[in-house]
Amino acid sequence: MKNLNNIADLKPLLEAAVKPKVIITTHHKPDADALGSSLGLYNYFLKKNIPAQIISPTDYGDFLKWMPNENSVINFEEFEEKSIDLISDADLIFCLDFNALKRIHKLGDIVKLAPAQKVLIDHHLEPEGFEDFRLWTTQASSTAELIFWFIELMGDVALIDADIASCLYAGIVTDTASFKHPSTTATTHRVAAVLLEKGAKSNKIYEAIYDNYSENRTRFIGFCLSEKLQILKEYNTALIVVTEDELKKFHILTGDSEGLVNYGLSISGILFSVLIVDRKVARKMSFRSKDKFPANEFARKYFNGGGHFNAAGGESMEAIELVEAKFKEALNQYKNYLTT
Ligand SMILES: [Mn+2]
Repeated sequence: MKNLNNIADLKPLLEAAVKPKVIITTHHKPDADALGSSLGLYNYFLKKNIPAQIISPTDYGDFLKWMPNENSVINFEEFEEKSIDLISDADLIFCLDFNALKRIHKLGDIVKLAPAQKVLIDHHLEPEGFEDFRLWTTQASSTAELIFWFIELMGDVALIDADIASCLYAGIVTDTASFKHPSTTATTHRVAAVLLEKGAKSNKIYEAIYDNYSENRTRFIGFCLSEKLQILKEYNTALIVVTEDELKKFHILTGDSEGLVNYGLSISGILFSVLIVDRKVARKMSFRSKDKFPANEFARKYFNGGGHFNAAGGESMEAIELVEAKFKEALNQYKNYLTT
């Protein structure tokens, strides 16, 4: 039987005379929590003289490239062979901010088959359980907050410097939507306070993440809100469907549609906000909800997705018109969550 949250058992391994070779990986298209927790941990391992390497399953947005030592990250899609070699040679693989190996795409099978022991640090519901060591709870605001707990458990808070603190602070700020989501606890604020004391510059981090958009992205958001927003009054739901042509017209890149789904939820009376984007590989969907609407259950049931209770994602391989129609049909099944 697997021991839940047995992460403390890692301590002797990490403090042995012969240091383990560590790989850190995170979910595809890493966001600020995925990359911030990975780089926070990486920068901590640097201080501990533990050899580590971050392998990202894919690329990520430019707004994350300010993070200290970001340039050391390997993109699996770009360096597949090198990544496979590193993974097969590793002693420990840290899997951050995801709960199932399919979330790292092709890397999933490689990690699964690797002889290394796996460590899960995550806050998403229902981890599938591929790991040997686990630090998991949905009570944490972010994986970045869990990395802080991990460093604390290792007795190493004193080692946290401005580099580590900045990466972790970025993850906490974005996953809590600036300390707004209900996952924000007193502990989250205490952790954030320590990170500020250690040298994280809150204003600089906000600026780097939120005031760093391209002109195209800003015009694209304006276009979506003015021309594409549907209000499905009978379901208290906001919907935006973006076609491939529209993505092309505004030169929309990875990460540019990030945050768009939140605008729908900011409308008074709206309980559920959904974004469907016609990406090349699949129709990507984002779900945000207020209160008791289970966004993750909805995503899992109809769109091969999942996530948090109020913030989830999904996808479909069907044509965008079909996805929109299927969504509206599914909505009807959940009508009583949205109308009382
Ligand atoms: Mn997260």
